[in-house]
Amino acid sequence: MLHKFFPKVEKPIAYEGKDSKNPLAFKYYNKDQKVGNKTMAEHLRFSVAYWHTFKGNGKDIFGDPSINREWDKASDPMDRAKDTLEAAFEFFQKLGVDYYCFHDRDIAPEGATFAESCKNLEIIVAAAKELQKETGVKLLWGTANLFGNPVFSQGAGSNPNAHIMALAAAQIKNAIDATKELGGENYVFWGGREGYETLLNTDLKREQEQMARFFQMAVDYKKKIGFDVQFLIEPKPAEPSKHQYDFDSASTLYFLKEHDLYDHFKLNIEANHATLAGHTFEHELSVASAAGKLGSVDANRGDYLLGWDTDQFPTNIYDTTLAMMVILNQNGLGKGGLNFDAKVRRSSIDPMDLFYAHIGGMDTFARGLLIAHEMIKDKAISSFVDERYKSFTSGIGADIMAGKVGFEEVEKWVLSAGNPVLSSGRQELIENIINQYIH
Ligand code: XUL
Ligand code: CO
Repeated sequence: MLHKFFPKVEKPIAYEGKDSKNPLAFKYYNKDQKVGNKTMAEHLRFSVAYWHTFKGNGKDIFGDPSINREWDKASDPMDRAKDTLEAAFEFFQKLGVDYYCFHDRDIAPEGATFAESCKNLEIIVAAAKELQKETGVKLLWGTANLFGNPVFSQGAGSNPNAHIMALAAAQIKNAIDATKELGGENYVFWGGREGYETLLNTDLKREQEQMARFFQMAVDYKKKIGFDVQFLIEPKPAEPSKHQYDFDSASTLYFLKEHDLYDHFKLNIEANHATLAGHTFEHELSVASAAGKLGSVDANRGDYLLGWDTDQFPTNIYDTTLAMMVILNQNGLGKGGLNFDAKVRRSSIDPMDLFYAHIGGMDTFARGLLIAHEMIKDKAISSFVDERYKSFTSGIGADIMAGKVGFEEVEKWVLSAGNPVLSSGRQELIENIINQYIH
């Protein structure tokens, strides 16, 4: 096991059970424990986000970096990238996660030219491949950073300048190649700057057609290179753009249908993006899942009092329970996983905080998994849902849904049926039952 950048963690974090007082132990996440027919690790497929965990330096719009990492000290950017890679794999092993995710520019520095950036990426990918082989850690997804470089200030795929759109496409091609080289299971598109700042200078229809072409080129390329990767779009309503085209699950699914791309993409749902869109996490997961399009999850949380993407680690058991209900009810995430797109706070400057943060997030989801599994097994909620729609399983309800009757037949039936009998929605009782399972 690598042992250099996190000297205070001498052995991998172990499961010690809920009564443990050891801050460096899992209280609920027990990797190999079976829950139903899968182990916890198989259900949860945890992943560490390279950008926040290893590149995050506490910088915000009001303040300079507050966090200095040992692996970020070398003067040469490529040496820094190599040290960071070593720190990352040491962390994955010590934490005991099987997956990680990156943007191209997280793992390798941008060069003076596009060609130099590609070369840097290739070198780091080769080193990452070695470390993956050595440790068994795998790539959940790769993506391209098409929002940091000022060249993308007016968008990447939706940029009004064709040269910049082409540059973005070329960068994605290289990021897909990198993902393939590392055996990545998914590739994510998050269009932070694919949107507008003002409609006064924007041809909204054209920009969305450009985005559709951009995605189509990616679909064509993956087919051409024979890469069986799952493409995921990650919706977010805004930030950094005023309005992002992939606003939420519903608008993204509509966009895909409208542009004949529906079969080629699933969604990567992020909790904090859901709340920014004015939805709950559970809502976004449910909309995606109902369409058969819930592919993966960026596990984090926002702050209900702040209107931006705070990307905090998940700590709310109620939220993770409802999330795991959706995930279990669709039989898991398939190739997807739970990626902690979350960062420690600006004041959490100690590398040990990275362990505490991830341990907390993993335990919170493990508890959610255990509770959701019990509730599903007992039909604690689904029995109420089934009962609520029972009138559609036979008689006029079944006839309506089967297309056997239209307005006239229905009118005749209504005239003979008397007044409808109302039944309770039982919301409070269901809420009580959920709390009982949680406690
Ligand atoms: C930004 C965000 C991204 C994506 C990947 O809000 O969530 O980090 O997950 O580009
Ligand atoms: Co994200």
